[in-house]
Amino acid sequence: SPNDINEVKEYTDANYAEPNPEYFGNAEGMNVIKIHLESFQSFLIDYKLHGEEVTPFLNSLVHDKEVTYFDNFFHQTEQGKTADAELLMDNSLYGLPQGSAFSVKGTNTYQAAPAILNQEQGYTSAVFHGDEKTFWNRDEIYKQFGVDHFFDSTYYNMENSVNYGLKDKPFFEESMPLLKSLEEPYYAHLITLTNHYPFPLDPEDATIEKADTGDRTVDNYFQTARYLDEALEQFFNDLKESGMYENSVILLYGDHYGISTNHNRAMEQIMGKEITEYQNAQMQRVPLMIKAPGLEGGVNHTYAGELDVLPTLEHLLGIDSSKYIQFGTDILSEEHDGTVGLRNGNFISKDYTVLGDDYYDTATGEVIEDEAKIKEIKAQKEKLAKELSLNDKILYGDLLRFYDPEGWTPVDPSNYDYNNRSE
Ligand code: GP9
Ligand code: MN
Repeated sequence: SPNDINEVKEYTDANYAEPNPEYFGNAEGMNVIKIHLESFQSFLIDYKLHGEEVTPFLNSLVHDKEVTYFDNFFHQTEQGKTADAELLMDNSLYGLPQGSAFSVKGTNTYQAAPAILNQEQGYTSAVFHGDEKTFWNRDEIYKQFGVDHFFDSTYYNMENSVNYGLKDKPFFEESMPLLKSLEEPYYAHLITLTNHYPFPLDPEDATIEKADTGDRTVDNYFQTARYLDEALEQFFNDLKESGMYENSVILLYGDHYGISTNHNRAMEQIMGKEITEYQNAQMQRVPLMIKAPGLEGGVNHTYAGELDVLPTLEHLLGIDSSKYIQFGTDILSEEHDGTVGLRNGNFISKDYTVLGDDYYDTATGEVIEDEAKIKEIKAQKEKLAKELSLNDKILYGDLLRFYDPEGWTPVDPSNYDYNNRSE
């Protein structure tokens, strides 16, 4: 009911983290380029296979302090996979416990990043993706998000495809002129695809040897990750050459794991340790990298999740996030909440890794037996359960219909139309 929205707003108000004045508004007016690294897990960063770096370009971004790399950043996705990551990052809402909100709640009202950036600061938004526009029901829900342009497969030469769609190298190449054509400032979201299960790659695109665990999925993963790394390097070079690099905030993020627990045996060889329940939870780290003015660069160890990206971005751009309903908190805030809630009610923080009734010390992996700590964990679990139930009230009840942030104009989906390029 409309009253439920008050309960939700009370909760997010209490959870709100004030922006850090050191960073607030640092990126005001800049273009934002958000790059989706398909199925990319953080263990790849600085990992060496056959004595060779798998992702030398991404590694160099971190080591040269070109970006700030959050090495304790976790994905929070469930069955909606890529779609959940998009929902989490653009709305600061969790996905659904089952199925994909993109598919089953695609006509709900949202107050998402594209519309917020547009209404607050006149941004134009665009999504770039070399796959059919109907996948994950994107062509419907993007209208509710207020995405101005959706460059889907019809905008690309799809002959250069492998697996789900266009290969990452031609994808970035062909995206450049489209990106240049956007009115500034823009919020551009580029969704890569080649590093996707089961990670097939044409032999001529492979520049590192496969791993040799004997598990084909795991062995292939390093080749497609390397291919993605090379595609990114080329894209960054193009941005620099065209003068677009300097005036852009760049966000890179991994959407979810690439290697499921079905491959634990092979992953034990890769990691050189047993993949226990605790260890599997630690492997759910995905990279978040941010290039923005005033960010130090290098490695930042703050614990955070995909939910936290939107308020962080808003504050960097100088947008007050407190009037919106968002469950995440600004990662750069002194008051940031470093408890990363997972969709199933588990959570990971600097101190605790809580998996059902099993509680571990995050740093050591040892089982927690201290009564005071157990009490603290139980309280945090309860808070998360409440948060998830409020989140689900929003999605199942389409509650943002009833919420009116100050100065907000509800997004009218009929204002958006994603034509094929040829039309
Ligand atoms: C499809 C792509 C893959 O367009 O985004 O989605 P996933 O299988 O990773 O959810
Ligand atoms: Mn994905």
